[in-house]
Amino acid sequence: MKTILPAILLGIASAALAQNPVIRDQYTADPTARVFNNKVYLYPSHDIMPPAAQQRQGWFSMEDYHVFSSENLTDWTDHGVILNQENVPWGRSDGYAMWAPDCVEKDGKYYFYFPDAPKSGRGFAVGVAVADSPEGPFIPEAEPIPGVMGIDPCVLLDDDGRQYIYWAGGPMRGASLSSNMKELDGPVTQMEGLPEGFKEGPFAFKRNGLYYLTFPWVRKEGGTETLAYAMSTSPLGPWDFKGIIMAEHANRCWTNHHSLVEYRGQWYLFYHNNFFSPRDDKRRSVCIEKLAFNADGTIREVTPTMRGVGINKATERIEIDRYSSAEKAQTAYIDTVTPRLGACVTLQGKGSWVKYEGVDFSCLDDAYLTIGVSAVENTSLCVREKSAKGKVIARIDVTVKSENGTFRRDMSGQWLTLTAPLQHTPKGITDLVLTCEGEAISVDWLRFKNRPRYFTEVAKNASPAHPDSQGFIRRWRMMTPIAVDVRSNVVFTDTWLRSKFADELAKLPKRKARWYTLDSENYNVKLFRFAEKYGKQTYGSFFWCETVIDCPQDIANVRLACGSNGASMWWLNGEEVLMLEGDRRMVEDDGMSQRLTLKKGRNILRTAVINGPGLSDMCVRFINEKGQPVTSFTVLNE
Ligand code: FUB
Repeated sequence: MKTILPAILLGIASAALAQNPVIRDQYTADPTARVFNNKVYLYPSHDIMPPAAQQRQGWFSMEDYHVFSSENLTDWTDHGVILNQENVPWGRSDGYAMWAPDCVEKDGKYYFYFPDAPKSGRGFAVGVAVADSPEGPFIPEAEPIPGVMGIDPCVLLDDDGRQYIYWAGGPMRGASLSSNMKELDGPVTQMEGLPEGFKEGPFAFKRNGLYYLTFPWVRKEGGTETLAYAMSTSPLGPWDFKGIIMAEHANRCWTNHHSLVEYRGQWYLFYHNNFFSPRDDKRRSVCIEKLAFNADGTIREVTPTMRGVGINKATERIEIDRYSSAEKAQTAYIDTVTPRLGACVTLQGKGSWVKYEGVDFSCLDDAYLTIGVSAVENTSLCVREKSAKGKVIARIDVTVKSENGTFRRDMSGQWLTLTAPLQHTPKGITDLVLTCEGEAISVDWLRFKNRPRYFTEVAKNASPAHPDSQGFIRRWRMMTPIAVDVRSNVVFTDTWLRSKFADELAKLPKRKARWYTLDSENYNVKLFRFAEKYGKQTYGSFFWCETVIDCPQDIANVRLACGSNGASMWWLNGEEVLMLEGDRRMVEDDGMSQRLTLKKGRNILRTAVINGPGLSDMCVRFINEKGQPVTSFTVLNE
């Protein structure tokens, strides 16, 4: 079930750099963003579906506030509920009227301003709650701010130490706020110079000595809200109307509401739309775009995008339907009944493309591409760097018949996760472009995945290693495996193994095998991957590994506990201590030695592992008399 999204939600803006909407697990609206302690804090309204107890169904419904924070505008932390309607002494506990808030910091205290339905009287009052941290807990004052009846409070801290509060609900008004931040200390002033038409949601700030009053504004009869602004040389006006910051939402989401914030040298516009609730514009979601000023201080109009701001790591799930620009591409909800499943983009045939800006490839090592697609014809697409003609990073072929076992389309055109090797790995931050190379194809997401490394080579001067928290020894000196002619593991009797290992060990001095000192990323040392990494035979191999254990003192009465795939033999300080014979699967502590003593100083542990047609690995640790892993030694790099 697909619904084509309106054009303005499709993100066809070229200069867009977190994907919109930025909060996805709940509805958020009326975003006030503030920078505290070098992080961006987001104080939005929290839209919910009206509970049965709410008189006016289908209307706004808000019972509490959450605060979110982010350092990169991509990853947002929800710090939870900071204020609930039940905790406001003067507010109705069933008002569901906790509309647009603001929060400012003054002298180390955080003042949170919020509208609510008062217990007595009609309409809205505005209250303040105080905290020692931007994340709360916020303690509401006993009474609302006298003289401020309305909605959408906003506070401006001027650089002369004074502060002003603005609010809506009727004409837009403002007043000087006392230094205790909790009451007015000047007359209520109606904002002069603003255009005709419905206005609300004031957000005031000062930049380069000029005051800005920005506000949602309905510019034409029967219209919906734009975001507009006016400028002044004084904090309470009169104002000089300047124009639009953002035009009406294309899908007629009636409200918009915003804030502007400068963070790390860049200005951002926070606003909302109803992407996750397309048929109900009272359930909204916060989005972010970059914003710029002209030399004369006026604001450049902002085009809403789905790409939003922030950089994505190539190893994150990149929702490509949140593209920055496109040619012959169409975005649609994956399922209109469940908008939170998000959208997909259909590339409508050869020549069509989508560009996704700002992907950081520096996290890639040995990577491959995974991509979620749906196609009903044989087709191909390329993931390229920078432009539609850019270098191919990976090519994805969707075929009816699998040629190499990697790609196969589902006959009904369902969603498929395909993988492809990388032909080229970009460096640093760059833009991704998906180009359609055949019939139409829909794409939901893509992600680059680093292949597990399994091993890290240990530098000669590396410090000693420790067993892991479960006592498994992960540092080993390993000889490149020797191919053996074993087609079945049924031969792995103790007699056969002793004889075979004795043979192989006798030949060792003459072999030109290479040795590697490696740290295993896993508790089980994946010998198969070791063989693969160094280009040796992976099945039918004999592995020889040793490690040096350094003990601060004698550790008596321990047992060597091992598992291996397939059979293995173990020696401690030259003495055979354990054999795991037969066609083994690797199981922790599969076999245990007799009681042993690890002597003070160096102890050499050796193992030989042999496997025929299977994935070889082994794990080993020492267990004490209480059955606990022994971790009180180090593993030397020799
Ligand atoms: O969120 C409820 C109201 O919708 C706000 O207070 C207005 O600004 C509008 O966004």
